[in-house]
Amino acid sequence: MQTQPISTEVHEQRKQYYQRIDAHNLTPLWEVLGALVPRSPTTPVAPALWRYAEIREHVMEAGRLITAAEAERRVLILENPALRGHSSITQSLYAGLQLILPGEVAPAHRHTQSALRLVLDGEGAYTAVDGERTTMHRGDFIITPSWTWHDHGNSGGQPVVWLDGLDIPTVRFFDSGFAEHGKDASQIPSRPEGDALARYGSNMLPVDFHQASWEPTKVFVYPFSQTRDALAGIARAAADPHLGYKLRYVNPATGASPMPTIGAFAQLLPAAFVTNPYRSTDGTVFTCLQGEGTVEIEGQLFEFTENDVFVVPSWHTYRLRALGETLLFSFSDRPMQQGLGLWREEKFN
Ligand code: GTQ
Repeated sequence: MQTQPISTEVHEQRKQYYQRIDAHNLTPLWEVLGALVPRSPTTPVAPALWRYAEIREHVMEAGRLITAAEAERRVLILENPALRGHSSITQSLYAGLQLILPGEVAPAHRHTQSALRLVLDGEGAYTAVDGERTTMHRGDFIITPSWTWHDHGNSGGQPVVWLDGLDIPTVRFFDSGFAEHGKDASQIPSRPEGDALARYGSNMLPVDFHQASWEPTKVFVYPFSQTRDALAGIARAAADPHLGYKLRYVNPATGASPMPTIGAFAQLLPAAFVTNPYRSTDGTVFTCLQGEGTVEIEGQLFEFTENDVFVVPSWHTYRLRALGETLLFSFSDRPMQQGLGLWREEKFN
């Protein structure tokens, strides 16, 4: 854009013109073009980190103030500090920490928003998805695709906390949100536990089963034990300088992301490994499942340890440093951006 000096007279004429057209809900493009069509992404999202050790007690206090049934979902939303009031951790994604106490039930509902859970703290809870329960173990990655019935419960003896990731801001953007409550608080299981994983997640599929690439997977739990084994298995070969050892979760029937709106990843960094600087257009939420380290995001340094959550905004260059052997889970809107032909990455040396 070229900016020529203009006389005060022209400036005044334009100002009055803008005021006249304003009454008709008209705005001159040339005043906003640079912001509308930036040369590279200019996100309002800020880099941020939530230290689990600092917020755990606040999460537990919610358990003394409101029941899961009353809250429907007892969650503290992780709001990006630059997007307070928007229930967003990035422009397109939502994250929260959900607490369920022994004996409680978070009642069945379904909605067009897609959700993922990453179990962080405690044992003995379950999530039921479309008639099948799965017991939640730390590090398990569980999904409830769009419009699937889901309820949560805790039949164990410990409070259980997991990270929720949803596409709430995306569905809000499209104004395509629908939701309904189940007629019963808990779904009556119609299939034994482990059925979906055996049927769709064992390198085999039912003989007549076919899916389009946009359909979510029927595998709704990716056990941490499998993820850990896969990462340990590839860690015998050389590491990628930008990623360490990083795999993406997939719908095993199609190779696409488990759900069309959210991509999820697991990443192993050997002790003392430092990634080369990297950026991509998908603002990404990370949580540390094992180990500790630092992330440097455009010059800002954050230290993380187990269960901490941090967010790297779109097109922000970052570099991860592991102290001990470190395992990170992450999620982003990458599959949406790739589907729309928008996704870009850049690797620096
Ligand atoms: O568990 O269904 O964090 O509907 C936000 C909205 C969790 C859920 C959230 C939800 C859920």
